[in-house]
Amino acid sequence: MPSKSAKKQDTKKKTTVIAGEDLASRLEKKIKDRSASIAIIGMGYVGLPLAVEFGRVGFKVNGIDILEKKIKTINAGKSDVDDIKDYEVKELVDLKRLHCTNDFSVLKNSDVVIICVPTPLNKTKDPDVSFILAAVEQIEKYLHQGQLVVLESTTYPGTTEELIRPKLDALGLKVGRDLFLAFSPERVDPGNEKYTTQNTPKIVGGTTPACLKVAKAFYEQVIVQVIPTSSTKAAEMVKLLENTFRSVNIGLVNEVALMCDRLGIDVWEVIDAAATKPFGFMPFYPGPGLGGHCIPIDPHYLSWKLKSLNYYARFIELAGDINSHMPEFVVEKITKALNSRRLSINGARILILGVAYKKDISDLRESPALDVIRLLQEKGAKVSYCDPFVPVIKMDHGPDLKAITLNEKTLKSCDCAAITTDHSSFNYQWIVDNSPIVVDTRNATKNVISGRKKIFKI
Ligand code: SAJ
Repeated sequence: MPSKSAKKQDTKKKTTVIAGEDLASRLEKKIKDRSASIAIIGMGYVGLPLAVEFGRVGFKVNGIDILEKKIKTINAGKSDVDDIKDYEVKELVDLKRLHCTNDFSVLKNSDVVIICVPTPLNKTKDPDVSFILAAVEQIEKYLHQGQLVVLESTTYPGTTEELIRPKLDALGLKVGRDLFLAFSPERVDPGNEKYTTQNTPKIVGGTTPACLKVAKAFYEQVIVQVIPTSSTKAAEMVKLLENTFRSVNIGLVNEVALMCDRLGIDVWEVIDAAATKPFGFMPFYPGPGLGGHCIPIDPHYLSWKLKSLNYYARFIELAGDINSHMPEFVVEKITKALNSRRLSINGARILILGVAYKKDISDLRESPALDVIRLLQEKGAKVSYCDPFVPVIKMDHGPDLKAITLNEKTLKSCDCAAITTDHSSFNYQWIVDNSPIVVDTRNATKNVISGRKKIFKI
């Protein structure tokens, strides 16, 4: 098919548009010979690893971020993301394949733009897509023909099609012909050394078949397996199913823990025994609540969208309710443990062991340990904490809490030590031997010989 080309003056954007069917193949060629220039908006735990992967295979990557400190760190050849080492950034910066800036005008010369900005919930637990909108507003300023725009931020089904596409179409450039638009969910698991950006299969949905083809070719340059979906909506839903699956199953197992507590059954024994079933079962474990930037947040993007379609996502809401009440259950357990020594929670010296939202990382976002600390303080307890990954906690109310050193003295001088994050570096036998009372919310003491000392487990 001879490539058509026609010039038309776009009154809205004063841009000469060369509509041509070969724009996709031209971009695909630049992708395959690595001459395509990439811009990644949002250089966090998703954006920076992506930049490193593409820089490593020869692409020139401009990282765009609003945080001056982050920009300086990356351009100095250092990483501020746990999973990326300084040397990985330095070698790309030295090769001039990675540069970070807050100047969106680099988009003028970018062939591929990836949006990796946060999608939190606002105070009323509704999706906050303001970061996506802010990024798209900048993209609109520098949009040009032949560009591929990919949204990676987790969001509700329809965001790419209903929120982004109309903005780009309105500029006179036709999505699927003059430029390309796709959605590809991030699957970064912080701290996971086995599954990295490169070897975790990547879902990609295109606005049109041409968009899918180009986006798939793009990710195939660095990711071992790229899985296409029939639409951007399907790709958005895949991510939400993945994380809703976890939040609902964690909610289920937390409710099982509440039931076992009332039945006087050890929930950990029950789960371990059920996990011997070689098919049809997948173990999840109770805990002090649901932390992190994904699992507690993402499912509410789905339930919010469905509410607008007059559907109430009961499982999501129920799991959210159970998970968010687990910190209260932990405080009840601590109260019961103190009572066993005729101690009141008011005035008790409680030592919290581990505050990150999950073990062996430093991330505090949505950490249930913070809720446990707040609830204990509200009841008059004197709370201190130890966490080798978290030197200080900026509390919403009251003074910052600084981590104290974990030693025999700090253990012996508290009334109760509560394990809320089961970091591998803790010595749990030593903790039990030296603490007057231990509350364990993670079954971290499963291999400990406690002798006559009772360990209070959830
Ligand atoms: N949690 C439990 N019980 C469980 C599993 C987790 O209480 O059985 C708690 C954790 O302590 C944490 C929260 O849930 O507070 C979330 O834990 P997570 O293991 O789901 O870890 P995240 O939030 O880092 O989730 C990420 C997700 N990755 C992406 O979204 C790309 C998730 O999809 C991964 O499955 C998860 O890592 C993982 O498997 O580690």
